Amino acid sequence: MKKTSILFVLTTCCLSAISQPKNSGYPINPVPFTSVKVTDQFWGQRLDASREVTIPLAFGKCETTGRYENFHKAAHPSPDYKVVGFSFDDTDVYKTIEGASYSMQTRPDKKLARYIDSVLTIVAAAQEPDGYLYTARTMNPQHPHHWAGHERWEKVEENSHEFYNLGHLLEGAIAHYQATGKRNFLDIAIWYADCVEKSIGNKAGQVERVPGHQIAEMGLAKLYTITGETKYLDLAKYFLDKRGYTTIKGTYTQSHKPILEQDEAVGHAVRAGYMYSGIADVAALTGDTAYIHAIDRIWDNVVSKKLYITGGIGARHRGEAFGDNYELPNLTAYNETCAAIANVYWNYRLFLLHGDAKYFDVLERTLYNGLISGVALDGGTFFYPNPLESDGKYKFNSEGTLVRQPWFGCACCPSNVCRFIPSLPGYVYAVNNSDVYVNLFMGNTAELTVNGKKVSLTQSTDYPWTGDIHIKVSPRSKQQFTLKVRVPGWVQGEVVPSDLYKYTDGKKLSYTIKVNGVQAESTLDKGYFAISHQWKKGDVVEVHFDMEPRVVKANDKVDADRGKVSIERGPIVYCAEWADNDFDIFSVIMNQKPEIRVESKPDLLKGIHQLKTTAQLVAQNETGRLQVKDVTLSLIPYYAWNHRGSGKMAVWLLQNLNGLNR
Ligand code: FUB
Ligand code: ZN
Repeated sequence: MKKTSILFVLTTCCLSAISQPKNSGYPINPVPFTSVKVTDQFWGQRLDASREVTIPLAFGKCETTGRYENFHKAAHPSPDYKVVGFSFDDTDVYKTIEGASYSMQTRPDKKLARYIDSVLTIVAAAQEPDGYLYTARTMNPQHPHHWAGHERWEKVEENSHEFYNLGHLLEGAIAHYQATGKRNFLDIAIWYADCVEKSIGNKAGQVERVPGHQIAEMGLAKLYTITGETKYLDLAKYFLDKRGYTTIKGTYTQSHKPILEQDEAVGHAVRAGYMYSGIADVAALTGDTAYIHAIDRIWDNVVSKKLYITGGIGARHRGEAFGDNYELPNLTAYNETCAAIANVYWNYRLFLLHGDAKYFDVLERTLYNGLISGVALDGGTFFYPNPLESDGKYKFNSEGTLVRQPWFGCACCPSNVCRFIPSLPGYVYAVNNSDVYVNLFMGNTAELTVNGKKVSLTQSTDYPWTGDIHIKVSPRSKQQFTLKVRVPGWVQGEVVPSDLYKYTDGKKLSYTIKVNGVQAESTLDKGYFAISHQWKKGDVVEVHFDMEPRVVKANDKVDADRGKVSIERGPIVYCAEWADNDFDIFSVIMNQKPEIRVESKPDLLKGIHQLKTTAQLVAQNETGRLQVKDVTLSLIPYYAWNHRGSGKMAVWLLQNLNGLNR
């Protein structure tokens, strides 16, 4: 709106000062993305692709698909505008700026920073005089988006996404503020947050509403930590407390009952994952243990009954939703890329609450498999669903998502990838007083603050291809603290922290950890090998995890996987794909005790370790009689499938004929 820009200038002067930032409230402190520089080969390739391809692509799509145009139109509303697209298209702009902000932290880019400023000018101009920011209504208030309703917030518990837009706006703006120190995006977000905060609640003149699609809870909690303003935390808590008590009711939106009574993951998986993450944030900041118990119960349900071996969640295409317990189909698995991202957010927060490595085991499994499968190695195309099997034909929707695509009409996944990948440095370490957690293994240099003193860490490793990790520890001056190295579940013989999957090959892997060449001893505490030491500059920790191909079987209650096995090595889940096997991979029967070789292939799929094993191929001859012959089956990391055209792929491979009856 035209008047808005003048008002914007005036109003920003009165906006919240950032004088009293709070910590995250979690007992364990995150080490922010701003403190860790990734120097890793595996992740370096992904980060380069994100910076060089994904982010420019997403900005380009925001331009060519009319996302910016929407903000322009909202700045100059007209009854002639037809509101098209999705009611949450604005969020793609916010999410792309968020990703670019993380990325610029590692690689400053003045041109990109100027471009973002110009986009923010357009965004600011679309904001209404009271801060309301929702182009799907503002551009034509008489005929807003058909999901929006005639009044503000009228359909926010259905599909207007007015609060979802707020959530992504806050997430993006806070990342931008943290990365650049500039307030131009943050002020826009605060202004819209204030507008929502004034409008929603049980006071006179307010309306009682909760988000139809969660994420504002996370954004508001984060805004509280940045500004110290309690009203944002109160609003986040209100959204959670009220859920199940307003007009919206149903499993799809996790509003079928009050949150404190929930114990099973149901409904739309992205909404659910964001809600559980928001609950963790609010619980951490308010000390509400009842909320923590609720998400602990739901986590147990997911990890023991609803988690794919790839870490994906949300089995059903219909409703983009969790299935029933043990409903984990492979060919039709939905596993939205956004849901994998939400699963990472949630598990990260549970780690920060409980300090248990099992959450990072789930996080790592999701990260290396069901999440990065959602973006091509070159960063230029995306999957929306991430099935565990493909017949080369099955399509999820009219857009034919079987082949990664450069964008979607509903572009939530590409823009989510855009913001997630560059944020990865923030997941590597965490600190709690004198405990330093090493959670992910990747080459990086980091500057941490431990008990008020600076400590540098340098990791070098070929993980996920080898289990050797070299960590240089350099405090400014001698300092006593405990380095807690996560010993992944896969080294300890645990596929996931439940009986949903188990290793069946009888192998026992081990690990060693040395400090300055001397083997260290420790019993594991919540999955961490704790090294208490008087550290001095240049101390070296050498971690070795045995890494071997492993054979995994699913719980018999999972119909889809009965009689089948899947193969993994370290954190990587493998699959068989047509391109590496000149026979029908669906007609292969794995040996009862497969011997699996590891071959390094630096030129294949940006450098992978391929697995090879002998298996039996069952075929019919001309007269229809079964014939069996030995073949060499090649396996590649699941994340790398579908880079050489569309065809058959399977994560779960037949080992026993009872699998044919599924
Ligand atoms: O509703 C916004 C996003 O669109 C959801 O998170 C995705 O699942 C897709 O439905
Ligand atoms: Zn998505």
